[in-house]
Parts: sequence; structure tokens; C-alpha cells
Amino acid sequence: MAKIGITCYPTVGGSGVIATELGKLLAEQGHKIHFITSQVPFRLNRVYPNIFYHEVEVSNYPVFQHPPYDLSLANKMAEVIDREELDILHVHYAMPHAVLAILAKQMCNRDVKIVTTLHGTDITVLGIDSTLKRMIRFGIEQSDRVTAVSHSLVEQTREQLDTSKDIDVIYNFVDEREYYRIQTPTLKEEYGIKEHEKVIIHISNFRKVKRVDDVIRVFAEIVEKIPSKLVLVGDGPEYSNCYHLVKKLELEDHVLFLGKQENVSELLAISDLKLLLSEKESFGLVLLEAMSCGVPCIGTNIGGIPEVIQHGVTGYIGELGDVTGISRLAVELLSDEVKVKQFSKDAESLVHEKFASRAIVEQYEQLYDQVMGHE
Ligand code: GMT
Repeated sequence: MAKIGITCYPTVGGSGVIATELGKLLAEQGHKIHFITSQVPFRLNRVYPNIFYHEVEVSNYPVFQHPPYDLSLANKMAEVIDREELDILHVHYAMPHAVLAILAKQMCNRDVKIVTTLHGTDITVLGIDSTLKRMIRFGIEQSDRVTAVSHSLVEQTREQLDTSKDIDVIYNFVDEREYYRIQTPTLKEEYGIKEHEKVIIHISNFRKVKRVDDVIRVFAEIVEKIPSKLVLVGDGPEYSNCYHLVKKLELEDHVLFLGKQENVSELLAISDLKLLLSEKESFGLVLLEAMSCGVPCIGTNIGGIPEVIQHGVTGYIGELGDVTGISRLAVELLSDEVKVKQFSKDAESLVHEKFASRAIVEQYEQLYDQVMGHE
């Protein structure tokens, strides 16, 4: 069994979710897991006997113009590597975690192996920022092993960082014990949604890249043909713009703004269709969460989304920004009960086959074994 350190962004966000869920499942397999983060990861919501949490403390010495969080993290990583005799330090999100892990490795007294997982915006946005690019590439190239959450992200990393480093694709997963089709017989009514109305859901952090305005415009065309409600879950910089757009399109009675929600599987249980119309998306973990709950999805032909949705089987892939084309696909699907049932069944099966949590965790375990020289 390995002793594994995990660093991630502990707040809401797909990379933090995956890092935390991976830590939990690895701990269930008997590994010792040490989270090294600025806060307790938000999904670490109960006591696990072989999971430990090491908080990064940042010095506030008045001479510093900016608190040196990054350096304090590297210092903490080195301290935990030595004290807990870590075999592996697995960092999620390259910027700045990969380069800090390399620094920590140089500061400690063990031949700890560094594994870096790329999640998306660390490459697709920050990787093209000239103030960060060289540092991100260095962190990736110096890591012992690098994984990415989709083939598309591997290609983008190669192109944007101009690196030939080997990158393994290990897809994301969900804990199927949490994401399944639960029975919520009264929830629809409690939200004031009529039994015959279809529910279309979008979940995101409402950043510009998520194109939530496209979701609203697509819904505006759907609701003209099919009695339905749009449920918007999450919060972020575009939230108030979305609010205004809903008002402008006179959709106030049809759109529910729910803000951040914890028990998303209950909301997915009342949903008929999920929309993710982003312009950048290395994977789209929310699609997997929906599919695991039997909700068909429509996504854009962007990044890793076509690796997650099987077009015509578990949902549809539309062109970025093609509001009319996407709403046509949605209306066609929602008008065909038999098709919705089949897509829903196939979505669940796909999660259990291609993205099964046990198989994905095994891929990480195999990679750890290889990097530790056990294979
Ligand atoms: O964009 C987000 O929603 C947050 C971001 C993150 O870093 O947590 O998500 C990225 O990582 C997720 C987990 O691997 C992926 O499912 C998301 O597609 C990816 N986001 C982007 O590529 C924009």
C-alpha cells in the first residue's frame, strides 16, 4: 500500500472534486492519503481513518507585498513528504502545483515521485498566458508522470506548451453510490414545476467559458414548443447577466435560479435533459454526474465533451453557438418518450462501463505502481 500526498484546489470545481473523490476511493483500497491544501477539501465531509489533512499556513509578514502562498505550499509539501514518508505526491491542476511539487522534491530527503494531473484551464487558458507558460511546461516536463482527463486535453497540451512529454489519459469518474437515479417524488412539485413539464438543467460555475447565455437562448426556443422549466444551478461572474437575459426574454416564470447546491443528484433526479454548451471544456464532469443519474445530455463539439457524450446514444453533440440547431435536437429528443428512456438507460450504462470509478482508480493505482518501480 502506498503513502500518497494529494494537492488540489480544495474549493468547488471539477479538479478539486476529482482529487478528493480519488483520495477517498484510494483510502478505501487501504492507501494512506495526505491532503496538502489551503482548506479541508469540500467533499471531505466525514472522518476517514486513513485520510489526513495538512493545512498550508501562509506568513503575513508586513514586508511581503503579497502573502507567499505558493512557497508556503512547497514548504509544507516537503515537510509532509519527509515526515509521513510519502511515496507519491499527486498534484491536480498544473498551475502552480506541478512546479511547487518539483521544488518540494528538491527540498526533501526522499525520492518521492511526482504525478501531475492536467484538468483543463491550467492548459487551455493559463498555458497560453506568456507570464506562466514556461513555468507550467517546466512543472509538467519535470513530473515523473503526467495524466490528462481527455485525449483532447493531451493534444491541446502538446500544441500550446510545445512539449513531447508522455501524457496518459485517465478519464474522470463519479462515485456511483452518490450519483444514481434516486426517487424524489415530491421535489418537482415543491419547486412549483408541473408534472407534465420537462426539466432542463444546467450546472456550472457561471464563468464566461460556460456560455450560460446560450443555454438560456436554447431554452427560450425549447419552451415555445414544449412545456418546460430551466433549472440553473451554481454561481459565478455571469450570474447577474444571465438574470438580465432571462428578464429580457420574458422567461422569469420558466427559469429557476437555484445558486450553489450540494445535493445535485436530487436535482438531476427530476431532470429530463442536461445542457453544457461551453466554449472550453476539457472533460465536463457535470455531464458524467448527469449521465450517472440517467439524464441524457446535449453538449458542444468542444474539447473533451465528445469523449463523454456518445452522439445519438446518450445525448447529442451540437456546434458551439448554434442555438437553433441545439434547440431542435433538444425538442426532437424531449418529444420522444421512448428515445428519452433509451438515452437515459444508455447514459447510465456508459458511466458504468467507460467511466466506472473502480476501473479508473485502478488505472491510477497501476500508474503509481509503475512510477514506484513495482511493475
Ligand atoms: O471549468 C471548471 O468548471 C473548473 C475546472 C477545474 O479546474 O476544476 O474544471 C476543469 O476540470 C474538470 C475536472 O477534470 C473538467 O471536468 C472540466 O471540463 C475542466 N474545465 C475546463 O476545461 C474549462
